[in-house]
Amino acid sequence: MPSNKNSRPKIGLVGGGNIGGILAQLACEKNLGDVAVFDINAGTAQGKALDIASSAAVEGFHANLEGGDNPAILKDAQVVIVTAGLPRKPGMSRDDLVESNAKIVSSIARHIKEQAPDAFVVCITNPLDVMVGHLQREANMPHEKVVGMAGVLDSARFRHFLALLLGVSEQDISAFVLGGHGDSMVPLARYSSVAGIPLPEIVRMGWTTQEKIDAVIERTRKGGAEVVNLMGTSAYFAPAASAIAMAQAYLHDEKRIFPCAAYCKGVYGVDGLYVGVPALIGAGGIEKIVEIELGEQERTLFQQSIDAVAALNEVLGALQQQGKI
Ligand code: TXD
Repeated sequence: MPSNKNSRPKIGLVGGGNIGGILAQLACEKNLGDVAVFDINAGTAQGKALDIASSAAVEGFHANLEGGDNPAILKDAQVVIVTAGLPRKPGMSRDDLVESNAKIVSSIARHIKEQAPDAFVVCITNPLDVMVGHLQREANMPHEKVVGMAGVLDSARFRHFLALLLGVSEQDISAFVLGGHGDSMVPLARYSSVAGIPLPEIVRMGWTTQEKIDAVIERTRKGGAEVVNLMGTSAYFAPAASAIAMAQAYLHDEKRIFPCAAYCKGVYGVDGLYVGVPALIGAGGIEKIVEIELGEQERTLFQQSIDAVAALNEVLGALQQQGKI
């Protein structure tokens, strides 16, 4: 009987729900490696692993997939992507998930530390900016190997809405989003461009108006809630695609610059907090944080976003003090 041992990397997925299932499928179809889906609902994990594995004959990928509720299947994973937690329902804010999801993240952080201590960990669970910091502290893994996925998704939404407005491909739009994953996020028009043409120049040359750009920025801020209100739960296709891009940058040492929830200390005036900033991802994990010059209004908005993340961290701290987490 041939061994399942091979030289492929292993991607561990903690949570095999809406996003987790798409993560597993994308990881396979991009031939990133073998996939292990860990979920407290063993049937969900095993069923999705089997279903995706059955598509190999059609899709032509090569990957071993396994699923289950034993965290040991995460053993020696090079990448771990965490979606374990409750998603939002209509009317809920991301912040409403703090207590429930912090408890879940506490429980899985120890599994990750034990089974895959050298992994690059991408946290998706909301409220993202707080959960990624909680995960890093509970797992006690290096800051550069624990990152949050939100900015890639928010920037992708920004690029899509700009593409609709301007009638151009998302591929020719570069967009920047800073700050927390929430209403306080800071889409930066000044650092965004269309085929290299900065957005302010796009307005000056009359291609569109500032009012329409501002409307796109507002729609980007509310992009998550728009999906929740349409389908009754959080988005999952674009979040999964975004996290896989980050995982691929690590596995293939691509030196990609993504907006990520990265640990900031001594940059952007932040002293020890996870917040959305441009970061370079390669084989070392978060290899560099790119500190851009911010104008006065941009700095004010970014600081408001940092303050919102810090305030939510204080809510988490209070819950821990009360022994609730
Ligand atoms: O950009 C972003 N970061 C956000 C994140 C974008 C969209 C969704 N965002 C958040 O991701 C969302 O608010 C949730 O907190 C997570 C996961 O969303 P998803 O839609 O995938 O949630 P599901 O479908 O409920 O899947 C969660 C799975 C589910 O199968 C549970 O059984 C499992 O997590 N789960 C666990 N697995 C392992 N261990 C524990 N303790 C556990 N608890 C739940």
